[in-house]
Amino acid sequence: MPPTITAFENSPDRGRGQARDMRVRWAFEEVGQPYDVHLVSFAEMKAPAHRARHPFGQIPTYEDGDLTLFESGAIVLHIAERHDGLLPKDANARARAIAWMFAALSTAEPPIVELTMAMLFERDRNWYAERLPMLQERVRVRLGELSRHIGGADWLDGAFSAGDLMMVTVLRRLNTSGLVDEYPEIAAYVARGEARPAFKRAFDAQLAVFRAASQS
Ligand code: GTB
Repeated sequence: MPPTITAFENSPDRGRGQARDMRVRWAFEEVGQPYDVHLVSFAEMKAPAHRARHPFGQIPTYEDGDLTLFESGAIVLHIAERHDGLLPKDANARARAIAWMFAALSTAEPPIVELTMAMLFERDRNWYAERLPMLQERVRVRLGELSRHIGGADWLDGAFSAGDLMMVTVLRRLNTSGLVDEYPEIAAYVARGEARPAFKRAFDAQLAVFRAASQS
């Protein structure tokens, strides 16, 4: 039996691959591991059966035999550690790739989520116009730093790794912000990630879920 992950039955991102099951799907595709998907509604996510998988009632989760995991970072790391293709064999390079996963999740993602949540849910608040430039600036600081680090390289640290997978999915969250276009190195980096065949297979799989839901 392949591992089973959970994903939105009807994703609010309308198939743009912004929900966090995308990074888990991409990891499976990179390592060539088949997986099953259990789609959940918003109501199911908050019900006891799902909270037994995920204490915060969210997606994605991962189940394989007697192991149940939540948190996309932990799931991608678990997949990367058990299959070739996402972590270097050299111990130091492997540790650095894992550091980039953490950097994506704990240094890059928070200001990006803060900005995109404000753009989605706070537009009609009277303080939005005042708050927006501050949120954008916090993201620009990170993009500038990342851009200087990447420079002319293809990936964050040598060969493509789980660190790049995580960082690209985090940066894609900025798709509608226009900010990535201000940093050509970052735009090219994200495009390189999206051009990977494994990314495309993962993207198409989650898009198929949205298309099926919108036809039913
Ligand atoms: N830290 C956890 C992880 O990395 O796994 C965060 C998990 C999480 O935020 N899951 C979200 C969720 O289940 C889905 S991905 N939300 C439902 C809830 O909390 O009740 C976040 C997300 C949702 C929608 C969009 N979108 O529409 O663009 C983008 C990202």
